[in-house]
Amino acid sequence: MERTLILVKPDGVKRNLVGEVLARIEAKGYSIVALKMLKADRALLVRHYAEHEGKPFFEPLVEFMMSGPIVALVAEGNRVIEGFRKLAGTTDPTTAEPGTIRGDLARDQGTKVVQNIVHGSDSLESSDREIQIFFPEL
Ligand code: DAT
Ligand code: MG
Repeated sequence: MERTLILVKPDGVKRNLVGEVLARIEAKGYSIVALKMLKADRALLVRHYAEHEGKPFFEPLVEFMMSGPIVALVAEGNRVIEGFRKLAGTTDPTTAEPGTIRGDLARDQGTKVVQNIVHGSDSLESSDREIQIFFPEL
């Protein structure tokens, strides 16, 4: 069965939206098979966001992701990678479709890095890699 790595980012945790995000994942019909709250350190985030190293928003992204606790989870289901990306909506919360997590719950705060509540793996290769980073025990 396909699996994806989902993060509720510090903005989502601070705004008490953990339950809301989990509810949307479960209501869609995906199963949560692993879940934890943690404070990510720089080394873990540099690994997780390796594809963005060198981009202007990389340092603000790492700082933002270290700014408070996050919730990491693995969700499972047929085509869950694509399905959760649809639930999350596009990266920019201003233009993310209403009905999506980012479209309904986030907006542009004018910060150097876009704060958009959730992360979801974007491919099978990414989900394998990212699950390994956050859940090496799996
Ligand atoms: P996504 O999270 O939709 O997969 P991404 O992997 O391209 O998007 O980028 C990771 C995060 O970095 C994203 O959720 C928000 C932030 N980000 C991406 N592009 C950005 C940009 N051009 N300016 C500011 N922040 C950005
Ligand atoms: Mg991404």
